[in-house]
Amino acid sequence: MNNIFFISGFLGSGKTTLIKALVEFFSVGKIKSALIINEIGEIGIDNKYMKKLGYNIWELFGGCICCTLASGLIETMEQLKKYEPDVILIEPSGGADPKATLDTLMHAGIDRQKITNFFVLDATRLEMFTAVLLPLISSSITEADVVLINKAELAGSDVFDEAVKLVEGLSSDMPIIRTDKNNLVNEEVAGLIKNILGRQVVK
Ligand SMILES: Nc1nc2c(ncn2[C@@H]2O[C@H](COP(=O)(O)OP(=O)(O)O)[C@@H](O)[C@H]2O)c(=O)[nH]1
Ligand SMILES: [Mg+2]
Repeated sequence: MNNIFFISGFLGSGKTTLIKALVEFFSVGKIKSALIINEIGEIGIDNKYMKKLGYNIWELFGGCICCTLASGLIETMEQLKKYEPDVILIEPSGGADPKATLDTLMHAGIDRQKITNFFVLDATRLEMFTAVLLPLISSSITEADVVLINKAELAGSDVFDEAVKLVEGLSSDMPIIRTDKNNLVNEEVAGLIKNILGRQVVK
């Protein structure tokens, strides 16, 4: 079965930016990927650009894949089987509950072991997240397999340390990777992907 990279995180945290970087990384390594994007009025991926790179994108509109579009997500996963991608990248909407979406995938018979949940944490908005989104951030981080502390180049080292503390406080042995816009698929991210895919990926 394909590997699923589930890219969770709040609106504006850098999920789409990461997906674009991953797609380019995969294209260099000749790894076939497909994207499922669930946008609710969010800034989308440039379809033409992605198609030029040879990618197919499935977009699910008009609801959230964690609830109203759950069956749409499963149907799309079925359709993707014909295309036989090595990796399926899923970007849920920024408001989606990652746990509910992962449960949907598991109910559809997808092995949790095949899913890697990357939670993208925007280091520049920690205060707001902890003030108003604490329940969602804690359930999101608990469900994650790895947390990328993103926009690190904009956050001072104090804020970055606070982000690490927040993550460790919620999940003590969570792998944490520092990322920034200029180096999203950095050595650590590339190493993780290599481990997951179990073969050499060319950087
Ligand atoms: N400075 C900086 N900006 C970033 C970084 N990652 C994403 N962005 C910007 O943050 C904004 C939201 O990113 P996007 O990928 O659309 O977030 P999404 O809503 O989670 O998909 C865009 O303007 C990105 O260019 C980063 O590491 N550093
Ligand atoms: Mg997005």
